[in-house]
Amino acid sequence: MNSRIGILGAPITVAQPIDGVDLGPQSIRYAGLVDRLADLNLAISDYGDVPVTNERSHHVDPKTNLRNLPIIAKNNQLIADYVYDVKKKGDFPLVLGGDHSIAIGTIAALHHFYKNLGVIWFDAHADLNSGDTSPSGNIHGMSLAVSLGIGHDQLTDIHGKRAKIKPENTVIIGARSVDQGERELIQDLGIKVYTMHDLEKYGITHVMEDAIGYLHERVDGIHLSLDVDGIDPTYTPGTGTPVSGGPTYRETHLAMSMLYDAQLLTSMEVVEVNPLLDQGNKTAEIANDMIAAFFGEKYC
Ligand code: EXY
Ligand code: MN
Ligand code: MN
Ligand code: MN
Repeated sequence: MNSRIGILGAPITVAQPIDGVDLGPQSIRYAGLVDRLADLNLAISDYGDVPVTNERSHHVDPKTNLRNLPIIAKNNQLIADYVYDVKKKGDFPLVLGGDHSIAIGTIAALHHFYKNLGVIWFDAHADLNSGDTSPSGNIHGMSLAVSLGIGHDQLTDIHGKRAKIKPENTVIIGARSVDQGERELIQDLGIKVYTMHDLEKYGITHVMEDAIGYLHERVDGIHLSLDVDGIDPTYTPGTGTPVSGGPTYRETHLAMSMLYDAQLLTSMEVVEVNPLLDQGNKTAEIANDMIAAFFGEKYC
């Protein structure tokens, strides 16, 4: 794995309705991120935060069924520009959200560097809605669809027209809250989804081996998009859309360690940490544990 890590904060909050997720990057930093990664003999550059703006409206445009589209498009254009620069420098991008809409910008930037970028979407949700299917109009529930080229062109056409990744290079892990329109898209596109049922039935070790083996044959780089609501809310209460019945701390930690051991990952983002909903700074601290495991920290 590349030992030069470039950290960027991406504090978008307006793609979901609850204030505070813009404080995610700072809460993760305050939990000790840079020192922790430096202890792993990694060279860390913290480039600060992308200067996004978060003027919020709670209005859903009736024509598009989207909330705050123009500002989210503008913010993700900026995120894409900044992530592109970090990657171009030769750093391993580590992007800290912000709500999950930031993946639109991150993946748009990364797609320039690979013929077949793989994505592991670790999340309670599939984030495969569009204005046509969304029950909420919240764009953080649409970012994976946008990266696949589905959605409003102001979002899909950032850093290039339509799809940035292919459905067969996309894996979702931890899904347990999937809307009807998302289910249909999963079937139509043949996206590989490991639901909580699969995790229960086969165990996290098997699921991760299967997911890594599946992607290994197809891709030339892998981005991990880690939504902290993917983890069971017992461990990550500081997040806006918690869903019970997720992977435990131990299962998630093992998943991150297995990704490190596979030595195939080329970028990471961690999203949806909201310290205003947290118990102390617990969620950011657990996010740090997972990031450290992903970058090779061992128990002994
Ligand atoms: N599927 C629901 C929606 O589209 O509104 C909930 C989405 C939550 C998205 C979170 C961040 O992963
Ligand atoms: Mn998500
Ligand atoms: Mn989620
Ligand atoms: Mn392109």
